[in-house]
Amino acid sequence: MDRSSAPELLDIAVEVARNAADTAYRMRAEGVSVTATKSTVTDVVTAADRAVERQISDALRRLRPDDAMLGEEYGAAQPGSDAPARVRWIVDPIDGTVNYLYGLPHSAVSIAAEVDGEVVAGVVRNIHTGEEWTATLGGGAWRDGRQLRCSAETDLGQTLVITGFGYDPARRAHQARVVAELIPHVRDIRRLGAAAIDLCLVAEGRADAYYEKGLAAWDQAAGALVAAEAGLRVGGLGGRAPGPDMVIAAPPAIFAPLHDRLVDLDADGGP
Ligand code: LIP
Repeated sequence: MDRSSAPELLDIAVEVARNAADTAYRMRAEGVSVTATKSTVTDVVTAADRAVERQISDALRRLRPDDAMLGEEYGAAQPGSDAPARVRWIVDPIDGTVNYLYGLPHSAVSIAAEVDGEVVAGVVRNIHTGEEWTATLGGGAWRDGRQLRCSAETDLGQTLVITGFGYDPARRAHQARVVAELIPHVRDIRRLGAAAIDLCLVAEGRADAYYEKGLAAWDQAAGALVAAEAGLRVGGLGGRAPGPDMVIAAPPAIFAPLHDRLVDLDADGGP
């Protein structure tokens, strides 16, 4: 019997994410420090990022040995068996690592399940607050048992926008120019520092829209499903799928005006 249904995969993702968030919370309380850097000196890794990802991959390997996995810290892992995996888990052990390092309560465990290349289930759990957002494809988006509906905003000028910046100084300069040009045309901008949670906040209308260039699959896979299942249009620029070039999540009436502004501002350009 095929046990790869979205609700079954979500149950596993939630169980694994809760245990992982507990570990991350405990390690934060014990004190964390930078153990390595990645793309730049500000793109940091803590011992918790690695320990939590190992915990998640061990649990998924035990529960679902035939599945593949893609994690931020250890990359792609193929299933134990030779058969091509239908299911792939996309994992960010601690999204918002800089927030986590500084003790800002805005970082999360993010786990998405993809079946035949399509994300069908996802969970984002705030490590500090315990807020938990979940979604299944066609099954809606939920936080702590409440079904989520996004903002119904129709005026870009009244739109509260969340965005983010990469780790490369030249890219940050380009992204800052885009924000400087965009900010007169929206209600205001928020920079919170964890794409997975940011996408879930717009899913429940705690802000109206989100956009960011430079996200990896693990930053956005689960949060983008939560956003889409809450009624947001989620996409890239020029009809492309959401990806490293650009992720936009906005109410249907806001997507096009925000998209067009970002195109005019060359938001997916620069380094
Ligand atoms: C972070 C994203 C955030 C982005 C940061 C970074 P990380 O992911 O969640 O939205 O602005 O540059 O990419 O590095 O904490 O997993």
